[in-house]
Amino acid sequence: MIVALAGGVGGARLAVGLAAVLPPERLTVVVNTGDDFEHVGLAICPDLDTVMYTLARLNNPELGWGRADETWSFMETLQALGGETWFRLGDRDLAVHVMRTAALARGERLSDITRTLTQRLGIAHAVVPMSDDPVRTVVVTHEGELPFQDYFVRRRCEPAVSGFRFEGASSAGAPDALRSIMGSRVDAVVVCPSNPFVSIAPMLGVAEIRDWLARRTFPVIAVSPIVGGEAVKGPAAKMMRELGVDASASGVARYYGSLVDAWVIDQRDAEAEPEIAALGKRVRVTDTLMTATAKSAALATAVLELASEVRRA
Ligand code: FO1
Repeated sequence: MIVALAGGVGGARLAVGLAAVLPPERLTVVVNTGDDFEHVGLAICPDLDTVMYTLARLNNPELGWGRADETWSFMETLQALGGETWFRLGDRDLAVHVMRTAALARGERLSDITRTLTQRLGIAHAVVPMSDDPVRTVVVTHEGELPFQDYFVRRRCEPAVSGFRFEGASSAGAPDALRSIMGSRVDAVVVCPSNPFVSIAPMLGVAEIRDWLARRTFPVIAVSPIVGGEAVKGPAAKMMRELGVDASASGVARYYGSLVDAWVIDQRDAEAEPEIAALGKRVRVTDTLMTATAKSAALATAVLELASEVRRA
């Protein structure tokens, strides 16, 4: 079993690559829920939806979130009625939020609703939220604390960050679907090229996941989210600079420390290989830009080969 830890766009793309090379029974994608929030009366789970839509080939490539072929009649009408429109909900996307909100209101678990939605969207591989309990990322900035979507969307990631809190994490448990995997044989965990602070760290905020990785008997392979000193998408490099973490492939490797056993870095960062190797990590240098499914599959293959090398070592 390969378990992938995935956040937004980078996580979704590598999940597609892993799903292309692994049968459903050998891959579970665990997704960040720290971005989730209640908005206009709806339970919104952005990273679950980004992973789900991307695996179903329904994602909107221009926006990097929401669905393709979208229409915006709901938003136009909401605007006309003076409703909140800073967070845009497309008409097709809305159906998922309405179904999820109704199911949660009936007391269903987020992991069960996610399984139903992925099945209805024709996704064969398992997509599991990091917890069925609410965890909310709060961004600590020099202007004070901001709920994640206020920071990310309303403020467009502009305030300088000084830290993050994951509200609810200390009492959040892993979903049963993940607990059963954590209790059985795992071949490797893949840390996808997602934002270390707001996509991966919230998952490590769930004690069962953190402890499972700390006591692991399998390799953890990470793909660097920083290529050439920048994030492929999103505020990761800006956050690193604001937090004093070197915004480079080696800076990320140092930041993750003992959580990761081996790194896949981009060919643009080949000069970082010796530095990361000096940390005691195996390193694979390849093209990590997932601009097409075939490239995501090739990267997934490189990750799995590196995992086998580490297991044999
Ligand atoms: N990101 C934006 O920058 N603007 C939006 O209006 C927006 C709406 C939105 C609706 C549904 C959804 O699933 C995601 C949405 N996102 C939007 C992205 C969202 O902020 C995610 O949390 C980020 O992609 C980070 O993962």
